[in-house]
Amino acid sequence: MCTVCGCGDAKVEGLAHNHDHDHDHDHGHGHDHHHGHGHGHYHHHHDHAHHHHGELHFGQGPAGVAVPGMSQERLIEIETGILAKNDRYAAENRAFLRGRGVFAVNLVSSPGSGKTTLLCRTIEALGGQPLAVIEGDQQTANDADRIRATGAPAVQVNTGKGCHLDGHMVGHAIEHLDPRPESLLFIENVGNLVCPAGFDLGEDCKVAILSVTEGEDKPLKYPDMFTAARLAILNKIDLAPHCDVDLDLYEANLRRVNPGIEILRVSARTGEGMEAWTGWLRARLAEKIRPRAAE
Ligand SMILES: Nc1nc2c(ncn2[C@@H]2O[C@H](COP(=O)(O)OP(=O)(O)O)[C@@H](O)[C@H]2O)c(=O)[nH]1
Ligand SMILES: [Mg+2]
Repeated sequence: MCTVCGCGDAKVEGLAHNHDHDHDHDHGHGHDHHHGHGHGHYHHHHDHAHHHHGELHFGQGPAGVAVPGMSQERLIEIETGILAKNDRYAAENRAFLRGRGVFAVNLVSSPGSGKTTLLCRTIEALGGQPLAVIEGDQQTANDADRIRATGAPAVQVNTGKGCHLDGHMVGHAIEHLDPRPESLLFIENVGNLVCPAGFDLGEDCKVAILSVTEGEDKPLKYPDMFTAARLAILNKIDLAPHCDVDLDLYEANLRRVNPGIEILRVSARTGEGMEAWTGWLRARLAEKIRPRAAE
């Protein structure tokens, strides 16, 4: 969980009221960060770390994280406040998307696993299916530009120092995109296998992209992300023969942290596995709009 990040300067492309975001956003977040962090950080680690066979573990208190100078109780209070506020925005987003029959996917992964490439290929493969894309990165509008080049509407959110999208940023982006009824909404989160796991955006599900070059042990090292995901896409399988990887071991490790996870092997480059992925998306959208049709 991300108690120690400073996401106070997010910008939603094309919106004039960016500055409001800072005020309405979690003040405690950036603020407390600066108190607990900074000088003295490294000197105090021994107070908080738990030693096991030469390993240092900083996440074993009730807060699941150690910040020098801050009690576990205070950390829990801060995190609870941040998440409660986020959850209110996420609930608003979810209600809005339900009303429109929009199926929203939160794409999470480390940087470079192929989220944007996969999205561009997915948009092409889905043909005329109405959809929209929210792109999250710390800086640049590169990815939104790549999406718009396919003809799909996209809005870029720059999180500045922030390490994840939150419910508030996504709410503004949804407002801006005004997604069509019975459409798909893709949210490409900031490349980061840690913090985005804890932040609900109001999406229907998280989809984790893991590329074969990252190493089979990544689900075990970053279990929160793969536990939070409904589907894992094992991308870049075209590279598997060149990098001495064991695709079955990737899958076994994903299932060790999340026995219910669905897994698809894909290459965004060659298009292998794309039909299974677009089929999965169409099935989820159909499930989402079925209750509307019955009304
Ligand atoms: N070989 C191969 N390269 C890929 C594949 N998918 C993405 N890439 C490459 O991986 C790099 C990072 O991709 P990008 O879509 O920007 O990743 P993102 O940071 O997760 O959005 C780019 O050079 C892509 O061309 C794939 O399936 N196979
Ligand atoms: Mg990208």
